[in-house]
Amino acid sequence: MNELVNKLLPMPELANEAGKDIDGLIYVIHGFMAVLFIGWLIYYVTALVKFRRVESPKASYTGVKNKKISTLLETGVVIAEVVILVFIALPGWYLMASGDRLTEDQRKEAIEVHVNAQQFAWGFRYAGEDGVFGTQKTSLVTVNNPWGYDPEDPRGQDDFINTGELIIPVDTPIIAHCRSMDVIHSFSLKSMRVCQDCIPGISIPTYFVPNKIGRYTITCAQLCGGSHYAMRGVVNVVSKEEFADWKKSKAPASANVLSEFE
Ligand SMILES: [Cu+2]
Repeated sequence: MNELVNKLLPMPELANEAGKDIDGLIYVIHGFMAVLFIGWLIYYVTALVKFRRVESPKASYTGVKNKKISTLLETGVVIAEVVILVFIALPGWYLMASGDRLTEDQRKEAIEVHVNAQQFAWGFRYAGEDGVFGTQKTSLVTVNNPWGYDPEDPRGQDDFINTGELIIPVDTPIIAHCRSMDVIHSFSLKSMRVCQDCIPGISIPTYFVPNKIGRYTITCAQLCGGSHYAMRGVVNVVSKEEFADWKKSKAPASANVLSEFE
């Protein structure tokens, strides 16, 4: 059965455990749509045949005579919608709004990254060895410091940046704080089934747990200007050891580079 579904609706390579749930939801929605499509098609053909001109040369202006059935149908639709709203939509919204499905242990283990989007490139800022980012203030924003990082903050001295490539360790929760400098972008990582808007002025966290070593594409999923199509980046999922070595190799001096795109 799974193989048939995969053939009918092939999905991009999956590299995030939780992505299975999203694929499942996509399959269910497509299933519902297929049922609706076939149902309406049958209704359409039936109506064409049953009410063809030869059979009913004169239009009836009185409409439905048996109001009982239509009232029953309408009540049914209202009940179904109330059930969807109260038992599916509201609990789903509550789950999302009460947020934070990471356990305390996962949170400790997680790696936090600032995803800085701007026309038309991706920049990634990592907290250094201390695991804490330097302060950011709107009042510090200048042409040379567009993200407003505080160069005086000692906690930020070991922060470092990587442009265009997000390097992360496998089997580790990643919390990506998405932000934008100019217009609305969208951090889209198909292989992780992650898509989060980057909105100027706010920082929105999204998280995922990569479970497969490899290189995957980042695209911008929000039309953001002339070179939107070229706004690409790479997610490089490496082993934990490789990540630790890479992090050590990053000179803390790069923290002094305030803008990813100088
Ligand atoms: Cu964009």
